[in-house]
Amino acid sequence: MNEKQITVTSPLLPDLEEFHALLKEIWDSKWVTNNGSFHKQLEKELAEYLKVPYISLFTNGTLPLLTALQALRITGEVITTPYSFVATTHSIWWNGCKPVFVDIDPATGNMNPDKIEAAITNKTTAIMPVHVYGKPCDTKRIKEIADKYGLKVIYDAAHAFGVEVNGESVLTAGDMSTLSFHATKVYNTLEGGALVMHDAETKKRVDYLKNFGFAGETEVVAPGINSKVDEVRAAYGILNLRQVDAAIEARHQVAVKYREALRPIEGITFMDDMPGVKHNYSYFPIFIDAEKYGMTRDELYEKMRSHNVLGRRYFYPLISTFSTYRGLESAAPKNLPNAHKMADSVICLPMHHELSAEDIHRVLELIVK
Ligand code: T4K
Repeated sequence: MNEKQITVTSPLLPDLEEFHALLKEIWDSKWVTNNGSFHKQLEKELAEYLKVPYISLFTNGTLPLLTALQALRITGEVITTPYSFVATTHSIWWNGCKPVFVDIDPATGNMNPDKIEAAITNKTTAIMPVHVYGKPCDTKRIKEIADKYGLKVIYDAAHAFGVEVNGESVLTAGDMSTLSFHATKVYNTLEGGALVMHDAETKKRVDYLKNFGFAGETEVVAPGINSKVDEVRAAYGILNLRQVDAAIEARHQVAVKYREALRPIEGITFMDDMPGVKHNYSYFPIFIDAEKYGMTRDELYEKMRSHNVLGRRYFYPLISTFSTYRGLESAAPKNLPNAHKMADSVICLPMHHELSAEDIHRVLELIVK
């Protein structure tokens, strides 16, 4: 096998010369971290780009989850989805809270709002849904339930950079939303992330929390952590923000080609665009019905691998099956039938801004027999 590897994603990288010019500025200033000028600039530009009132940069997409739970003083039980990356549930566990899993809606992969109320107990204080693959959750229904029971809502929006519903950012839903700017994401700062909030007071508190709780040179107001972003990654982020729209459009064109070729294939399904939603095409999951397709998900996955096409089974295995969580009552497979079905049938196809027509053809030719 000597075919070039086609990976599930490939990082959006800034122009090296432009990056070098910004590095020179950092070198000259000798101010390399702790809320430097590129950090401030990136926060401002991101708030504008994302149409959110306040945003705080973080050093990855996991720490904003941990910090949001701290900032909102969440305790007891948190209702969440098993169909996500492990960081979602780990953040609940690391805060000493108990995750309570509810099943997903098979149409979107997101938490099914119809299942939330039955999972609420007198210990429930929050809901942590995920906009899986960047598909927006039913934020209206979730808000109604949260308001009825006085619960906080923290959205893990790691996949939802730039996603809008009827012209409004999906990141403004809930009490807070978190983002990941990891290299594998639509928009990246190598490692990185952010927390989105509604008011200046909360941003102030979050900014203290991400800087050890310091509110001044000698005053510590909370048991904070270190999640600061350095100037090198902030500069990189400023440059990447200028080209992210073009990257999203390139991804869109890949999705158009995949959908066109896969629609007639029996036993393969995928998600279409949702009405009124501006998507970011962060992932392209397909779902295999082994009986109809004549091959299991894992057989197709291995076949692709053997041709150097590296799709990924995001999100298999389900979080609820990992040893830390499988003993929880809510982790019982009978409680999560749709999540199990999706995890057992998914392959995320290669999806990024640099896929060539030839790459797309190679991926499709393995699926369209
Ligand atoms: N919440 C949700 C819903 C998330 O999906 C994530 C992260 C988080 C929270 C936490 O955010 P972070 O703390 O990570 O910022 C990846 C990412 O590491 C992870 O960020 C992401 N979700 C998760 C879904 O996927 P892996 O283990 O699949 O990545 P890896 O290293 O196998 O890379 C996949 C492919 O990407 C490679 O085959 C090639 C390409 N790649 C990767 C890297 C790292 C590159 O071309 N260059 C690179 O530098 O986890």
